[in-house]
Amino acid sequence: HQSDFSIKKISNDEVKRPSRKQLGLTNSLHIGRHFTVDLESIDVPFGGKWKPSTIDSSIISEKIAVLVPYRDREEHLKTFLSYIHPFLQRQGRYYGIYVIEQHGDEPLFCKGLLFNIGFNAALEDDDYDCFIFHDVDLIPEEDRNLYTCKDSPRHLSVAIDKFNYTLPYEQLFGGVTALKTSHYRQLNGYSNLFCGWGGEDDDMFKRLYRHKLKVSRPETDIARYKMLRHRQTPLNPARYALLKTSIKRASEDGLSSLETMGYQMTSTSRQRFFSHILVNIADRN
Ligand code: BGN
Repeated sequence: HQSDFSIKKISNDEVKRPSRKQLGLTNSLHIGRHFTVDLESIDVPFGGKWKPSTIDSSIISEKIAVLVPYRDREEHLKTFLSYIHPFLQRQGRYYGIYVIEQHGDEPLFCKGLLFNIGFNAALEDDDYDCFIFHDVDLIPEEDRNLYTCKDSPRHLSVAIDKFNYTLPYEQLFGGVTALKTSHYRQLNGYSNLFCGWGGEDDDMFKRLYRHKLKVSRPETDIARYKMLRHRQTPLNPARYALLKTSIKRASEDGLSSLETMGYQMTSTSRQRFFSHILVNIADRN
């Protein structure tokens, strides 16, 4: 299943953006005292898709897409990529990394919308069975934390250093999650309406509840993550109000309403360590 992922170019918005260096070709990375990884040593084909060389494609049981919504955090992205590739390769996964980058006039970061766009774009690229929804600032610490989909949706970032390696609340479904393609469709994806920090994951939890899909989690001593430091991003002022209507909106707000959302796919391309989906989101106000 091949696609022309690198060819689509819809608008000229890219000229308005500040020019960026090719990501991650030379840097050595440091997070905390114990971690140092050299991106140059990462062995992955251009475009960030990889499969175990010993495996015949026809017998691969699960294809995994890792979706990473992104804006303006180049250092984090480099660090993330330098860890995630070796991590997934040690686990012997067939995988592709998709970075969905927001630009345009919308001041707030619309994570759910980016996830939905990334989901469709990745499926145009390959027939993925399993999606990992991944914050760029979370680095898995344990190889035993398997990036795979099971019969129930999984919440993988159970124990984050920032929260002293404990789960802040039982309904938390943010950070890193794994859902089968069929489940994500059934849930109508994420809400497109959450822009700014907070709430889109709580809204997703309500969707799971609505479909009686139980969340499963790996053990706390396995599902450990380091969170990269950053300033608090602007909050979503509408999150409390939106969360009151989660169930009511669920069937109309998500994958099914993407076309009405007023965004543009600026480009899709292969970069050195990932496939890149650049999305222009216009200011909603
Ligand atoms: C919650 C956020 C989540 C976030 C977790 C962990 C909201 C909605 C209003 C209650 N939820 O408070 O989105 O993942 O914290 O940081 O802000």
